[in-house]
Amino acid sequence: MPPTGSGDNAFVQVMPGESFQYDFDLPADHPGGTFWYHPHIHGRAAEQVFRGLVGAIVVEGDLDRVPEVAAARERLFVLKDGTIDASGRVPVATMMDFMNGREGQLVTINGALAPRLAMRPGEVERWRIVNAGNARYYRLRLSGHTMQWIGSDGGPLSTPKAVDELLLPPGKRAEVLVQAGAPGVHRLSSLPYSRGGMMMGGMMGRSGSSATELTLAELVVQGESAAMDLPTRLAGAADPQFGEVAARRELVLSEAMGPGGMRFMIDGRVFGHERVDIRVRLDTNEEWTIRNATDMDHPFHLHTNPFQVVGADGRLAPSGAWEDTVNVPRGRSVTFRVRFRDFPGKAMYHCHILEHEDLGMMGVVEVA
Ligand SMILES: [Cu+2]
Repeated sequence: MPPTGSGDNAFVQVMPGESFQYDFDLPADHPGGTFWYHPHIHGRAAEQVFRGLVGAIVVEGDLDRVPEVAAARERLFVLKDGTIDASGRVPVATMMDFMNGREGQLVTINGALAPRLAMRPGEVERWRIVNAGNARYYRLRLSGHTMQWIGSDGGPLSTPKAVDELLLPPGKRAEVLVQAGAPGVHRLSSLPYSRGGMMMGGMMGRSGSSATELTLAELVVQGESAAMDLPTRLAGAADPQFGEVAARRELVLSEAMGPGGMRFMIDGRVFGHERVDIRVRLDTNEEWTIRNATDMDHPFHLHTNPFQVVGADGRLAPSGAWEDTVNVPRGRSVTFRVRFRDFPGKAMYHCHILEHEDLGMMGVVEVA
């Protein structure tokens, strides 16, 4: 998607009472997958998303034509947490909410609390999952089942990967196939995950995804058995033979207490709307290492071009997944390769904990 004009242009501001029409042609080689949209206005994104201004986008593609995938019933799960007080209002975010990233007290799937789903034994379903929250991490598990991971946020995998759990930081998406097992009631839950953060009174925040296992949905397996198959091959692009890397960069995530409160930074500075932080040549490959020098995890998101994570040895991560959002654990680094294809213009990269983005953890890359 072009980051300019009326495409994925995060510089557009739609002022109160105004309207703006997003109008774009999806490129023919755009991968199919599960995407989403939300406001990006610097300084107010966290509040607007927390209040619910989000939606999912499904892009159909090659994966939809894999016979076993096409045969599966499709469900879309938008994971969204929020808080509503006794009078039905959304409370104003506190300073701690801004420091740690705000987690809501209610955790919903498509707006419902712990809904019940039904499947037949042996039946295969395709679940598209979006973490549309501000800051909550999900460590997804389906009790009694192994999930087949088939798609990441940048498109389908080349082969399904059997996984017992999936970590979805804010902004991230995943697609899985689920084959229902033995009759009974199973739980789709989020396991405890410690993403670090500032301590106050011995507790991180009030709702902390680190605290307890949370039931997101109940899966009731019942009825006559279904004979359905899982695929062995998918539609994901193979390793694209990246070729020469034109530039290697290190981006450092940091935080500091400033005169106006907490500041979250990339390369020692907070976001500047008018500033270009990184200049890249169109149609070149780069390797970026994101180093997290803070005491909490940050999900790093790059607009426009998806990337592939590589290991310390420079080799592609085993899944080969294309991603646009990757968790960078506290005190550690993540390296990825990205090809800046097709689209000149200015795009953003930022922490997808939206409070951190609002407090400055964002930068601008210009491709020319
Ligand atoms: Cu962050």
